[in-house]
Amino acid sequence: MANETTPALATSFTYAGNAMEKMRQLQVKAIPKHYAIFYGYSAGQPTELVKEIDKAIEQQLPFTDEVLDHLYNHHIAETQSRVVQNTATSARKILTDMLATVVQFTGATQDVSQTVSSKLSNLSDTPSEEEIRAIAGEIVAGAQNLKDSGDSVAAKLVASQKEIASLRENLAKATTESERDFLTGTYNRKAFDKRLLEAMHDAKDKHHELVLVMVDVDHFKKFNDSFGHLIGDEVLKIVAKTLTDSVKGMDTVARYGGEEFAIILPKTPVGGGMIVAEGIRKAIASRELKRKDTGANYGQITVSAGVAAYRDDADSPTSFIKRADEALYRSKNSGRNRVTQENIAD
Ligand code: GH3
Ligand code: MG
Ligand code: MG
Repeated sequence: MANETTPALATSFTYAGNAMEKMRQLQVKAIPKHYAIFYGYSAGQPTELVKEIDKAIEQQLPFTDEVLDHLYNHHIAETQSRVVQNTATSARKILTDMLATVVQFTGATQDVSQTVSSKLSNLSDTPSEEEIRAIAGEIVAGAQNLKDSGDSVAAKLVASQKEIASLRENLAKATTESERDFLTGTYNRKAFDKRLLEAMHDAKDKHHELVLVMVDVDHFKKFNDSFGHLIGDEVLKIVAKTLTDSVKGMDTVARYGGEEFAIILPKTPVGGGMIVAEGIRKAIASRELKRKDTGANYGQITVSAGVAAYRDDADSPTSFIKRADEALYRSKNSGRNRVTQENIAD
């Protein structure tokens, strides 16, 4: 639906035609300024303009340049300036909002805020497009500067986050390394002591079963003597890998001493520990040790193991380890390549 300021196309032509016709009748020159007056007259607004023209026609007053200037300045230009003023008010509001947004989101914007605020208050009632654009540009530029510094702050934050991450990584790596045995990659003795204590506390607090298995390579001295220490080292790695592959995530495999390993099995009954140890024994004994590149055969190695269950009423790490060790000793004494459960009477 057409409104007063934007008439429908056909209506606008009617107004335009009537305006031209009126100008011809009144012998008014067809220049844009006059056309604006008579277009308004034909469209019926502003009403004051219509009234004044009607009165002049009635009184047969000539439409001189002065009269026309008066009509234009009084009724047309004023209306336009009101529109411009509305524009200025809107512009000021938009620019103020813009500034507020910049201040709100970018923080310390004293400079931009002050310069732009003073420009805004000095903004004329009828600001030109250039004036508005210049101030908007200044706000945007200020925001851009702040964004730039914001970006560098963000970049610094990202950089320091990366630094922290790599520090954390290094620390984690160092911690892991400090807990590991350099040859086999299993936990070292120090980490074993710590983890055993934790497992014992946990078992006691939560009434879980806990098993400790001690595993020792049989006649390893002889093996070293036959094939050399370096080959011996490789065999220790194979043994360690077999042990690690035989347990679950929460279990701990540690190198307890030279060719002796300890396995902590939380939440495991002694029977379960025996099964794990027996599995390890079999896996190692059934393996033929061969050198990959030369095909040299080193024969077999075997391990002996001792299995003990945690006794939460009386156990200390020493007593717990001692029972597992004694069971291992019995495996050795009764022929090696076997698994022995602790003596319940001990
Ligand atoms: P047993 O069956 O009674 O355990 O006999 P064993 O020879 O294995 O036991 P013993 O305690 O007499 O000797 C342990 C040997 O393990 C001595 C050493 O040559 C070897 N050994 C200990 N640590 C390492 C190591 O890091 N690398 C190598 N290659 N050998 C090691
Ligand atoms: Mg040994
Ligand atoms: Mg030994």
